Amino acid sequence: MASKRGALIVLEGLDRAGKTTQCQRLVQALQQSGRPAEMIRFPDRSTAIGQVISAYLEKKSELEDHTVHLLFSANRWELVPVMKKKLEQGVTLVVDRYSFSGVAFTSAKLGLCQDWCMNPERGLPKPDLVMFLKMNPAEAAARGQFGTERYETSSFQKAVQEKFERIMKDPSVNWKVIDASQNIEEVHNDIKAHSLDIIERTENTPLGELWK
Ligand code: NYM
Repeated sequence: MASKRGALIVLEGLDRAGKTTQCQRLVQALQQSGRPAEMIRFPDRSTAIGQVISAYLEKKSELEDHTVHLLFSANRWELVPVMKKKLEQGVTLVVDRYSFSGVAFTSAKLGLCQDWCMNPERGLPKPDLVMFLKMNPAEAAARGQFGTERYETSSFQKAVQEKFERIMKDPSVNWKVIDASQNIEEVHNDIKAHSLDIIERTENTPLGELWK
């Protein structure tokens, strides 16, 4: 019998929704229960493409809007061989942002349509589960000041939130909305329950292709 594959689990949400903390907590909990798991994040700023993206986000460089969108996408594609190998080896991947951030952030800019933004993402490994950490912008604001990177303003975040709401209507993706205004432990428990369920349900199924 073929060995069981790992699940591809993505956490999405606005800046400061707690994604990174929750990804780390989930990986830790899975590992402690004897399930191999690793965290990856996008953008992966360690690659050559990731460094170009990072300089753009830090406002150290300017890039044309379509161009930077394609770089974010290329930054996912360059990791696909590693991701597939790990999943095949039975490692569950917990991913901090994926194509959905890509589409939501770029299409929140004027003049870039959702369909154009989705095109370069088509065919990427399809997440088995995408959890959206939902928090209203006022609660996010109460968590403190925004950082200084590009996109970190309340008006832009509001536009991104509206884009996410549209993207989440897509029935081809397994979305779960998590109430991120609960405390860290409660959010973790919700995320863990959904993750354990999907790991069990997908271990003998083939990995899908996103938006194809
Ligand atoms: N971002 C992230 C995009 O605009 N497109 C993408 O494809 C991805 C993955 O980069 N504001 C944006 C969202 C965030 C920023 O921040 C990355 P962080 O703190 O590294 O998650």
